[in-house]
Amino acid sequence: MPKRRPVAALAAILALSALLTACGGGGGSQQQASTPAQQSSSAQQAQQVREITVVLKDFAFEPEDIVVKRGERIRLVLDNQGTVPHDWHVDALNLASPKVQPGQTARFEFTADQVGEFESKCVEPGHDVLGMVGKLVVED
Ligand SMILES: [Cu+2]
Repeated sequence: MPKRRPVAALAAILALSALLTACGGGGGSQQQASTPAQQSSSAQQAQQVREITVVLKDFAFEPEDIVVKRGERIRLVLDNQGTVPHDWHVDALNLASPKVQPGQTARFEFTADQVGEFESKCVEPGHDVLGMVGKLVVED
């Protein structure tokens, strides 16, 4: 008798090529129409630096108040005509100039991005109490 090899029955696994057509229904992504960029003179204005001189005295700022525009680049020129070190801080906006020694001039650049009136002061001990305070006014 011829040997018969048992034919292994191949279990046919019918892979259902499931046409899982993912119903791409869903919500179409909404694309917002982008506003065309304005390339006006305001762009040029933003790149300019305006210099403002503040004289530091024992114990006062001159002028006391500084008025700037929001977003405007400002370079403060701090001229210490006093006999002790002074500085210029606006805590509400995290502005802090370097300390300026008597007879020295320091430059301090900043851009205020918040509209309002903010107290400025010299943070050397006791100077604010003696009158070394002022205002930074930021206009829109
Ligand atoms: Cu001072």
